[in-house]
Amino acid sequence: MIALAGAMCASAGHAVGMQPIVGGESAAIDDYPYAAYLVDARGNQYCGATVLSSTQVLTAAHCALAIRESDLGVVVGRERVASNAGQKVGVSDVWVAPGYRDPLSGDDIAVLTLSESVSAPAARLPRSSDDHLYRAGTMATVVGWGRLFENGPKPGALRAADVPLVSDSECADVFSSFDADTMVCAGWDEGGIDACQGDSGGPLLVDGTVIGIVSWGDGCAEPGVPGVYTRVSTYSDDLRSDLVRSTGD
Ligand code: 4AZ
Repeated sequence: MIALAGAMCASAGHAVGMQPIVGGESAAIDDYPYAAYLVDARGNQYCGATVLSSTQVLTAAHCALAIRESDLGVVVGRERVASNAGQKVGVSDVWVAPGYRDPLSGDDIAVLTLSESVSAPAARLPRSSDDHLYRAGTMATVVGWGRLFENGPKPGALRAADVPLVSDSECADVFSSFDADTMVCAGWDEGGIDACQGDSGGPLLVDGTVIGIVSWGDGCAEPGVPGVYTRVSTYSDDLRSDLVRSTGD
């Protein structure tokens, strides 16, 4: 994840290579105890997630639908993927936003119900009225186990990076499919820090509230190209009723 960075070495006016630049930094699971990840049937980490309750995690729809439900695993409380810390549990139900088709069309949000309860604490969800958390320039933190730069290696441990929220109009100028109702963008004009492959589904946090879900982008950490996140507040009511329905709290 995070980290990324591909600084393009400009030569004759075009990019000739990617240099891994440190964009993010190693993070402790104790600092992000609700950070979780998804594994496939072989146990390979392929997306991020966020604990919402003892039996539910939030992720991207494209992560939830990438593999068969019976093959999905959710790992919580584990900073290094090579360790046995925390818990690995199966999935008994998948809720995907009804309008979801593909990440570029929005609604890239899903909730997985776990086959056993986990002890990790839950992250806070925004309320639908929490517009202030989305103000352009607000510093947000993205965490995950994804690649260190585009097509680069995975770090094998949790990382975190700070990225400022980008205004809807600026993001719409970069991406013609940007939809401010269902998406929010974050990134640095100069690039160098971003989410990347494998971070999808993981949280974008402001003050401990999960305001975004890593969804899509164009490469990783390139100058002038922010990352696109699912705008979680749009789904607050759906999520609250879903949580109430399955946990009774
Ligand atoms: C991905 O493939 C991905 N830079 C996630 C985030 C971004 C790009 C790609 C944003 O999961």
